[in-house]
Amino acid sequence: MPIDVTRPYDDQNIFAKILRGEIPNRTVYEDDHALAFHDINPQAPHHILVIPKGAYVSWDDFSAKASDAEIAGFIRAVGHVAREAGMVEPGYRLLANIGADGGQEVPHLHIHIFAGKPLGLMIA
Ligand code: IU
Repeated sequence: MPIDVTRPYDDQNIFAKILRGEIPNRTVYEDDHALAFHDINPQAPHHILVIPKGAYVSWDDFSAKASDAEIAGFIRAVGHVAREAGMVEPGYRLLANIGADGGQEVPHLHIHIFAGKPLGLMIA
């Protein structure tokens, strides 16, 4: 179910549990600001999710409330993951779903990284 991003952060959401180590994940990368792991239901040959460590529902509250260090660290982590995975030359796609119309289902900000085949046009 798409979510209402204006609701307060729910610390029982699945990605909060992953960050606390309560639920296993296939970690690709971790640093002070971000955790990257394989999506459980990949939509491309390579489908990685990158999430900030802070409690942010979506890109909306992250971009408004996170510190400059958190924002810079998170964005650098996304780029690092793609470079380390060898995605730069063939190319890749970043995607963030935000709120109900955006189709966001998990209420903790996540950036999707898709790669591994020509991805074609964005579906709107
Ligand atoms: P969305 O942008 O909120 O729609 O994407 C949520 C993603 O989280 C989606 O691609 C799911 O396959 C993925 N996911 C996951 O990797 N592990 C989980 O336990 C759950 C969802 I729930």
